Amino acid sequence: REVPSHANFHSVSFSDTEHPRVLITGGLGQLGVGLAKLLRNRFGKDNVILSDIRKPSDHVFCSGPFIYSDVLDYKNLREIVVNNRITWLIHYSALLSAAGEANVPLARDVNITGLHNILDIAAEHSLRLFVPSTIGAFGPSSPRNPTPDLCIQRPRTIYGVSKVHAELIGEYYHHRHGLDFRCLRYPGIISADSQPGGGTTDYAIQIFHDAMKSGRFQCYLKPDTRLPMMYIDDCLRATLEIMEVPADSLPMRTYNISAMSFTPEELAQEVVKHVPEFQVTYDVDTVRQAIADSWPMNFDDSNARKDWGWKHYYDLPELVTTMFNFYTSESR
Ligand code: AKB
Repeated sequence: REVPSHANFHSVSFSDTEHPRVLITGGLGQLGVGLAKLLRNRFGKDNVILSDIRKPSDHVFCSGPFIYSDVLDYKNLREIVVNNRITWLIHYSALLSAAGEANVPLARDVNITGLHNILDIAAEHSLRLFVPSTIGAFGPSSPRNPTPDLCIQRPRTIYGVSKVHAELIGEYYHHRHGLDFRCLRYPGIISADSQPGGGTTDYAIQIFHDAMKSGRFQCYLKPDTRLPMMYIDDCLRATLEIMEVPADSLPMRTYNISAMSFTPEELAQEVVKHVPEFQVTYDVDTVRQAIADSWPMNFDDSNARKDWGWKHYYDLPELVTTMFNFYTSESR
């Protein structure tokens, strides 16, 4: 498929007074439902469509528009964009780091071929496109403490390779075709009411479930493995904020964002303040440990703070209190 040369990709297809019409792919993963809620509050329920290849729960289905969409099916995607007059596309479909290593062909299809479909459709229809990247887009030869926006990126996972590719091809389409591409590199995202799947940072969510359930947790990373992390509300707000920055005032198209950085041991110390009998044991998974050891320990997000005013609200104690408040209110 060719990107049509007649399209004026520099003009977005909605005016500032109109609400965007948003499509979220991979909408039933860890972030989609929360993002849809945030965007629906801002732009109206019917202007935000969640999509996935899975069947939504009744709760999700009733909370706003949901549609079947397979990012590997170009025609299906194009039909959805056209029929629903989509102007913003948030592309969340992807296999995460550990899941990607377990099924490289599928990760290649979803993370790379799926992205190509999305890029072509976004370019063809002058969409504003958001694709998340990750701390996983860096590798063992990147500076790890801190990791700046621009440095060596030689990741050793298919997930990381696909995300570096997404950053580069998205920026290429921006420079070559004027595609309004925006990308944030997310740290490990911690959420209470939605589950991650197949990530290396997932331990930092499981620890809360297990602390509440049994007071014990077996961690698959070593106690001193330091990784950048963020509470989901900060992540979703950052995503809305970068999408709302006027196109002309974004000096870069891919930004690191960060909030905190901790080790399993430091997280456990904070958990003990809420569950005094809490105990952690360590049984290291060599695959996920090797991934974590190649990732940033601290993320330098000074460009995001300077260029579009990014700031986080949740630090480690605030995050842990919020997570326990959620579980306590749920168990009542
Ligand atoms: C993962 O662990 O794979 C993700 C990520 C940091 O991108 N949560």
